[in-house]
Amino acid sequence: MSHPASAPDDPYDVERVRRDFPILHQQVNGHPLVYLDNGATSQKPRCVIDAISDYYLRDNSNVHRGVHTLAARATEAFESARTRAQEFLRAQDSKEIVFVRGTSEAINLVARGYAVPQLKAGDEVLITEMEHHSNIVPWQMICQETGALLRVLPIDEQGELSLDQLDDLMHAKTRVLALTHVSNALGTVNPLAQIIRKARDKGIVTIVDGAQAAPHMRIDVQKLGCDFYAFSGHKVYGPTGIGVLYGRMPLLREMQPYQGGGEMIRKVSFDETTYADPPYKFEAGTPNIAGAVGLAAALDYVDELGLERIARHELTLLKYATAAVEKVAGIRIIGRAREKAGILTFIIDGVHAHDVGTIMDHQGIAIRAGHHCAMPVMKKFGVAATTRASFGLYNTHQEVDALVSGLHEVREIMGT
Ligand code: 7TS
Repeated sequence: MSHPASAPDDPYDVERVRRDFPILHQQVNGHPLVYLDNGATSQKPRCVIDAISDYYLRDNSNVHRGVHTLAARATEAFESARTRAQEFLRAQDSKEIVFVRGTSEAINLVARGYAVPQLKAGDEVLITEMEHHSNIVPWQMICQETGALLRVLPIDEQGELSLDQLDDLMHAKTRVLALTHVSNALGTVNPLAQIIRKARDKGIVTIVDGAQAAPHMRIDVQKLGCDFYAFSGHKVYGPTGIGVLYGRMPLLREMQPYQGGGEMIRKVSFDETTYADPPYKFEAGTPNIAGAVGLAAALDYVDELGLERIARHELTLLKYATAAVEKVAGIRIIGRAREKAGILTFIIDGVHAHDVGTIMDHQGIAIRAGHHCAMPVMKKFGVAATTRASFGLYNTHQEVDALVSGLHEVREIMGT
């Protein structure tokens, strides 16, 4: 594996970091690419690309089944990726790590496999108003099926959770609390430890959507005290199609699989099947082995660079960008939480977010325009869509400057 640009105690050298990402060094529409859509997916360092191609060039085989050398190597690579994910999340046991396609699949697995067998009509599932659709729709689906009720903790005008309403919404009927660590539409970082402690005291099972947290901050599931935690590989500089569900072992033992097939069984006959132990009973079929290998390389990369240093760099960018963007006339920033990760969302008076996105693209700047799969957040702030710049570990102050001059250009072109 190639090593990231600098050791944890060096000053953060973003230009060296950028050299690890081949895709960044290109022109788009005649301008240097400015990639500010990391909330959707992040770019991959060469060590991740190499790990995947080396796996296919040297070790490819199926896992857990063969006695031959390549099968042993593939199994070893896959299982050490599991251990790598365990270390990344500070989980107690690598068997608490289930490989899935991504955050969406992880939440669906918990909703189907854990919540459905527990829920009765009249029970309640609590989510928040800032959830991504991935942490709304699966709960809605199973509430319809079981007769449970979906309750929603509101957000305030700053884009923070209204914690004063939490006690009223957590009561004897509440079985599950599903909430995001970081909002993809607002950037808000939620005070998870405090919320989870309350839930645990009331015997409520907690699942955290960590899709927007894993790339930006150190996560320790044991300190957080959550029951489940999910994240996607592709947002943390790893490949698409691989993600992680962490679950506390006693709950994984109780949880039912929702896909049957090879790899997940202990014994099969036509009368009866007994399942393998966790995590294997949730991993039917041939898994995304190369994806897991790439994910492990990505976790090595961010850990070697240092998540604390990455967070510091991104927060400097966010502060710089917030100050510059709010000076542009006619812009309103949505999401003013006291604690935010590297996400800046805004609207420009009289200009549709999609027009902003298109004009920016003409200048080589990749940002996202739309509802960000968080329609309830849009509704709360009375807008149909917003523009979002989301920062990653390779973004620079010059790129923020490009974003701001792009916004001036938008206002000129649109005549606002
Ligand atoms: N949860 C949050 C908070 C997210 O931001 C996303 C993806 C997901 C869940 C779903 O992750 P997946 O890997 O299963 O798709 N968010 C975004 C976004 O903000 N723009 O594009 C995808």
